[in-house]
Amino acid sequence: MLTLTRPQACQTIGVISDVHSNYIALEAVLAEMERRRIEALLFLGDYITDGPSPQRTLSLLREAADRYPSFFIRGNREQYLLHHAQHPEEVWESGTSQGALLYTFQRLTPEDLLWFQRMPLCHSFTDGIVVCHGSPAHISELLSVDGSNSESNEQTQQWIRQLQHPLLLCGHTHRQGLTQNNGKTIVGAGSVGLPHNHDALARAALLHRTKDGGFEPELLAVPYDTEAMIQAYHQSELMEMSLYWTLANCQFIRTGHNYTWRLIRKVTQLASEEYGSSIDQTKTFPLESIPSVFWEEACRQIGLL
Ligand SMILES: [Mn+2]
Repeated sequence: MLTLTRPQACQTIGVISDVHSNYIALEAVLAEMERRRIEALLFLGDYITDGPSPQRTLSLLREAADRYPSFFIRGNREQYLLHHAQHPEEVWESGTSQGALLYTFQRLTPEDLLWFQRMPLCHSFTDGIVVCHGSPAHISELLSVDGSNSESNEQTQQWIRQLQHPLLLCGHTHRQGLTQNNGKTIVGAGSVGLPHNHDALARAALLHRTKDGGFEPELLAVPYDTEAMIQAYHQSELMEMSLYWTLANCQFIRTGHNYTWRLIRKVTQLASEEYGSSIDQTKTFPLESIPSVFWEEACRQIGLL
């Protein structure tokens, strides 16, 4: 693999985030980037989980890194998988979203985990590009890259003010967009595999070197065969290991609307109505412990069944 050390030596750089095992979208994005004559690649994390055949995605990433100098940041999904490898006593069950994590974990090699382990959480290149998954401080912080997340708008503006470098590249939100202030820019590359941009196009970004030595971002939207990908989901063991989560992700791919969040909100609402307690992913009644009848009913109510 070739490691990118000097982005400033490149005229055009591809930026890829949140593939989530959507290898058909990844192939289309890499082909478009080749056509646009990229010279290097920056990868911002969440390469796998949720979709089928993680090894197909990891092979494409390794092939790309053999062709172009590349830099890989760890995403929260890789983080979950590493944590699971270190804490086998925390059992993942088939059924809900954990089933999709378990499916992926069972298909990884020790070399894959070592690769994830070596990926930094954040990196600042000497020429002023900072790369991270969520934010430079936290792997799962959601920045409001297109202004659509009112909860994190103020925090995002604070990040811009604090930024010591002209350009911050991030993923995780699955939204594509950019925010600029006072000569500094945050670019949300968007998601290749589960883009939340209200259409069926894969999202990524290019950086073009400018005459003054900086980089000008360009947001990419790339068509690909979404139905072939949905068929691959349906033909995989994900349908047995994580049925409701998988149905939500297929609708996410088809529409560009975040059906996994819709499913989580609905199942949480239904279970709270039944048990009268506040249910979330971290507290005493975790999402994963909600019985499957609620997941099934939630899927029905949001139109997935
Ligand atoms: Mn993420």
